[in-house]
Amino acid sequence: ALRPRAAVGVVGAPFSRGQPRGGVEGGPDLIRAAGLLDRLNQQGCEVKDYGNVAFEDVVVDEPIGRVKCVRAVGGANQRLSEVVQAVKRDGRTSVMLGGDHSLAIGSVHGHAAAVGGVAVVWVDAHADVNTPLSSHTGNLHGQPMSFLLHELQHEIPVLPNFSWIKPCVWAKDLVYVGLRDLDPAEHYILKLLGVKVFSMTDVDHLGVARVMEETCEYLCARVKKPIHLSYDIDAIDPSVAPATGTPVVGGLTYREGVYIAEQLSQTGLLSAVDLVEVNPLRGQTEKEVQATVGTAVDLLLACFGRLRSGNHPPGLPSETDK
Ligand code: 4U7
Ligand code: MN
Ligand code: MN
Ligand code: MN
Repeated sequence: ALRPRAAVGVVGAPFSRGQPRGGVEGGPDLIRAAGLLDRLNQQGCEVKDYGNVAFEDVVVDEPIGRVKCVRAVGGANQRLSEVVQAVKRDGRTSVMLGGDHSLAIGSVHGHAAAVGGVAVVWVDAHADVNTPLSSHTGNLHGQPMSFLLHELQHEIPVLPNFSWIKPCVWAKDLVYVGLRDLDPAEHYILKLLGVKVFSMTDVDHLGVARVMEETCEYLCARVKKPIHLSYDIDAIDPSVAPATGTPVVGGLTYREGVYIAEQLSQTGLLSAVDLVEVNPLRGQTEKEVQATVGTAVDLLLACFGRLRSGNHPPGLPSETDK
């Protein structure tokens, strides 16, 4: 069999207002500067760069209740959703480089709008499923899944610039990997909805291989929906990827993190990927920043077929088609 060249569309989303720490808007250009596009090309992908989404700089944005920057986040995600839809309509796997994790609202929405139903694999230290009413911080990067889940819509208040959002993910089509810092309300929501969760305790107990086997079996057991992988760099242990806004000790090793991406790549169902929360201003040293960005690039390469056992150029039979 001949291995087809994967078509990839890279979208930069230099946006940081889903959380209070500046710097995360530098993620997309830094990940590009680390050679992502060349290296995807070298490993046989056909890559198109859609550039960075242009976000309005300043909107008047008084908090609504506790929730901050509602109008900015709503508006930014509406634009992002349009671009991700364009990438999918061009027949490409979308790669959204953040930016903070509030951008998953537009990325998942755009993906689902273009392809119909999607399954979501959320790799993160956090569940990001607070509702605007349950959130204690008011930061929207801790809330994106609440806007996307059908089952939570009765909990979501009307917010300016959010009325375009259509819920597009069912609780049974969501799997979390790497969780270790949940707010009580988030834990309650995940239990109530029966969402599949592999916490760091599960990774310790089962090992990452079993976790990914069960994740893929769970998602492939029913109708095979295209997979949206939303990868928060803070899922990886801060000793490996320190330059991020909300680091939590006890995370995935580099190898576990890459293995997750490799296994999802092997499903053949990866249809969109987010890589978010890389914040160069949160590294103590240049070395810490480069380690974080390098890890982000390696995770993305693994998503597109890079194997640690080696690859050869496309056009030849590949190790994985048997
Ligand atoms: B990230 C938090 F309270 N749960 O809601 C919140 F602990 O995208 C953290 O995963 C959210 O980095 C972290 O603000 C958001 C907090
Ligand atoms: Mn997150
Ligand atoms: Mn996180
Ligand atoms: Mn974070």
